[in-house]
Amino acid sequence: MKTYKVAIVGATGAVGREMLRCIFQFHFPYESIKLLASSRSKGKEIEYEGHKFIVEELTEGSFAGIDVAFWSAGGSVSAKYMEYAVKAGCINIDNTSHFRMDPNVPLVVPEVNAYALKNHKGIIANPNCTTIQMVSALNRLDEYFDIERIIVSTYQAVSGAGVAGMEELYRQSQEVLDGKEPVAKTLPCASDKKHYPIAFNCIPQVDVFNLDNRYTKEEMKMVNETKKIFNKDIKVNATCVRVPVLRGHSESVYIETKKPIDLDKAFELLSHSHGVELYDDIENQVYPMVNLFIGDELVHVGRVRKDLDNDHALSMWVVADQLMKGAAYNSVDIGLKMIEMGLL
Ligand code: NAP
Ligand code: 3JN
Repeated sequence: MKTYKVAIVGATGAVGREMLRCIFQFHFPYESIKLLASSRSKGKEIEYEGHKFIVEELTEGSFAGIDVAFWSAGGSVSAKYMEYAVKAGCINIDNTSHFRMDPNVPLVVPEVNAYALKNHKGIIANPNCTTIQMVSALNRLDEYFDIERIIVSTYQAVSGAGVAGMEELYRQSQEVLDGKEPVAKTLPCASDKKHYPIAFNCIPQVDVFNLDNRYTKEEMKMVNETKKIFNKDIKVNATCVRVPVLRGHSESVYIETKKPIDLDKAFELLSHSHGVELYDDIENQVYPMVNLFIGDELVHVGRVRKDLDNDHALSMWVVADQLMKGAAYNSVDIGLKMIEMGLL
């Protein structure tokens, strides 16, 4: 079997660390693995199951001889360094939003639109984590019932804001338990003017606001990316909320469909959707909760029910570990799918 020289850009981050784990866990055929991060991490040692790696500083020359690179160091890093990787002949799977809406860059969730990979020109974009778990859950329902409109509310873990988001929840929780005022430094958005406590709180802001329409950038990512992945003008209304959960995003998803909903058929489709686990047994109080699925690569769907007034509408609860299915696993799965399709 062919093996590949792999690089992980942003290897010391919340997503990058999971990428390394996914390469081993899902048997990505590597010949070598290069870990790249900022100058702050140069020389740092990272160990995974007995394999030791020394982190290197990302530079313009980092990609010589590299076959495939998985990127999760933020949009500005992809914007600055991606061209050097492409010029070096490296195939790049990018977790940031920088290239997602570029018409020349496929935006891929393998079980939904792997066909789009055929058009790549050296860069493949991984969608936002909130989009990935939603489109994965809805794909088979869309094929059968033809979804016209989605209304979604998210409950997003602090690890969506990286290592700093996780540290903030731990620290603030302790501050509150110690009877102190929690100090907010990062959330809702490190680059925004104000910060609010996340411990024992919910914040209805993920990413910065789009002042033109009063939605946040995270909400608009869900709107625009869903249209691109489903390749149709589907209506999407999103409300994204940060909750005091360490890891794993949940979504309340309501869909309106062209065909009337047959609930038995919906259950059948969901139980045969690739990458999706139907986890729905209300008689026994079985439904997905984030803490059941940490480190797991699937999308879990439960609380499936027809709307009480609209025969063409269905509600459900969708849960995934966003560092896995929403980021690292989806990226590595794109790489594996490209090998299967003879594109890598
Ligand atoms: P993180 O924990 O803050 O990690 C950021 C990583 O980027 C670190 O490895 C950091 O290296 C590296 N980095 C920062 N500036 C760099 C530079 N100038 N040159 C090279 N490396 C640099 O963030 P994260 O949660 O892993 O997310 C990273 C990116 O992945 C996000 O910005 C987003 O685009 C994407 N993403 C995240 C999620 C999620 O759920 N967290 C989901 C989907 C996509 P140092 O340690 O050396 O600073
Ligand atoms: O906040 C979350 O739950 C997910 C965060 C994703 C994220 C964080 C910083 C920058 C992104 C993303 O994937 O869209 C970006 C970005 O690349 O714009």
